[in-house]
Amino acid sequence: MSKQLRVGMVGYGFMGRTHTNAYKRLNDFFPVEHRPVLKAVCGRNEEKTAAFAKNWGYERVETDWRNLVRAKDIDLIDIGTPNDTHFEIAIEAASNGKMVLCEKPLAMNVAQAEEMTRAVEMAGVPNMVWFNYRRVPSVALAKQIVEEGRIGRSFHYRATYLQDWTISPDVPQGGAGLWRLDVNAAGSGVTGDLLAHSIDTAMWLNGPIARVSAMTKTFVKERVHAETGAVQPVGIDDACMFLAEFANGSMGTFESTRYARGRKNFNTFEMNGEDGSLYFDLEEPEYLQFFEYKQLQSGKKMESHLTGWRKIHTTNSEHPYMSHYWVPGTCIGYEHTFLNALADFVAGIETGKPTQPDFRAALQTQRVCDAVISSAKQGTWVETGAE
Ligand code: SOE
Repeated sequence: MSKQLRVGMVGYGFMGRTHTNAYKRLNDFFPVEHRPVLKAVCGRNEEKTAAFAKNWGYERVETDWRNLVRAKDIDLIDIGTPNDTHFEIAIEAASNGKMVLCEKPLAMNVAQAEEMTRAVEMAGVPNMVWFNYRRVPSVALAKQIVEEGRIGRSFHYRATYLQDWTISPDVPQGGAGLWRLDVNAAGSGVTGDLLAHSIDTAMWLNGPIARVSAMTKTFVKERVHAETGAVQPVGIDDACMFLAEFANGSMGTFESTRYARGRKNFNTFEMNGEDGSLYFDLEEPEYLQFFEYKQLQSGKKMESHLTGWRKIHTTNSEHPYMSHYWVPGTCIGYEHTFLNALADFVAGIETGKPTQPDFRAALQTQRVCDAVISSAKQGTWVETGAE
């Protein structure tokens, strides 16, 4: 018998759509017991929220999230709103005994993230942060390869996350979609929005980042605020680069910008170890590249004339998540990363084995993000405190 998972979605923007799509398709692809029911969606603009509810199939509309988190007919609160709202909603949702799923980054800063983590843990409610790129089959395969010990001692980790949509000084800050440019709503620029993804993946694959040395730039210093019409200083980082030292002694470089003309969502990483290397590029998400420095003859590690990078097409049923989809050689897309995340979360509820990344894991990413911003301000190395 299936159990209902009654969803209260806060927010109807980009992430409202990706998450809702996951709830709708979960049982079509994954054999979990719980069955999401789209109970209510919440947004301040009643007309737009109602249009979203009608389009995606929510039973009702709320305009105050406080009513939603208290509602008796809701099991799970999903926070898909701008970063400055995550804190209050998550704390109230947890204290009302709801499961909490939250968009990344978890919070505006470490202090908030710590309190949010405490709140879900004290309430004992299942929780997860939507770092969806962990759920790309190629990235999940990278994790498997690392865990199988095929990379060996890690030396280097290199990540880039490049976009180009804010180059024009005419792009306003604030309001729907553009809140990412408003420091009061976003907390930071590319550090929280893009590098948080890179940091989450990096620490998942290569362990905690111990210290960082960062540089940020704000190329366009003033923008019109979309809601007030006033020209206001830009407080976010448009670009950020940082050096990292991982707790395992390896070195990392991270680069992110919204000013890389031609790059739309260029999210890559490379990891180099004693026994192998991995390379991933989100613009070719169905491939993982792997170089294996093989143990070939009489226990000796050496290369042969056939050694080289393998480009693995991660669409076989033995690759992560793929047995739930189509036949080998056919691809899945961006939206399935959210579906895979939800399937893991629900499986976690059913097995009692909490799914990662939970709030505590996202708190570690927040620690690195805050350390990056502090380091850029101070011009010094900063310890992250990430575990
Ligand atoms: C920003 O443009 C953005 O939408 C991020 O907020 C998402 O997290 C990222 O995955 C795609 O880009």
